[in-house]
Amino acid sequence: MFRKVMIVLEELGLHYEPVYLNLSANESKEEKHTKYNPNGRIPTLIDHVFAIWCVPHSDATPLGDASKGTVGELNCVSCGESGAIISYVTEKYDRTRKISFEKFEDKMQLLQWLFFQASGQGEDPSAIIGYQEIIRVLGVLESVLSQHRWLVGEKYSVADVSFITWNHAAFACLVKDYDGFDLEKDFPSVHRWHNEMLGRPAVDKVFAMWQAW
Ligand SMILES: N[C@@H](CCC(=O)N[C@@H](CS)C(=O)NCC(=O)O)C(=O)O
Repeated sequence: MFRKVMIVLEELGLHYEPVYLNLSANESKEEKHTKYNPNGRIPTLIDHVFAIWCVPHSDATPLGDASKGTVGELNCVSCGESGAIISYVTEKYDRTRKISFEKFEDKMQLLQWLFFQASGQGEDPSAIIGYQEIIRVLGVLESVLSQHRWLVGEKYSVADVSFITWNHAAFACLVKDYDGFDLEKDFPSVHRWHNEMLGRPAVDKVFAMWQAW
């Protein structure tokens, strides 16, 4: 979950400072985190002037310079839910529309995929999600990706990014040893799409950082 937000930040060349929380030790439930994200889950993005869970802090003093796209000290508001974070980051900082869209219809399709990913793939990849549901979601992706290289607007975007980490966990663990599961054979377009994304420098960098933690 965390990685997909980092991939977006990397793709946009934004400066950020990852803060690691030990979920097993319930650090995400501690007040130092829930004051920014009352859901007590990760990821949470803290921009120096705004955050999406809209927790107002009366002592807010904006720091840094939003126009420079830097992420500075915590101060006034914070933001959780990976889909909302991704939308926030691209709407605010992807000024050249490298991985997002200007056209209304494309924006709405992008949102559709962010919602679909969040609802269709559940939350924590380690949670119990039925094999049939995983296959059903892969089938939806396959039906689109067999016709189009990318999910929206014929270019790589955060719609595609939103699936990388969950799918990676699913392919590496959840369905890997499931009798009869063959990603390349049964979902060739998903296989092509996923591997193309893994080859991107931003994705590669974040996965390498993740492995080093
Ligand atoms: N819908 C949320 C899901 C967040 C989520 O499930 N995060 C997991 C880690 S991947 C988490 O914080 N688990 C710890 C917990 O539930 O206490 C999102 O997309 O941001």
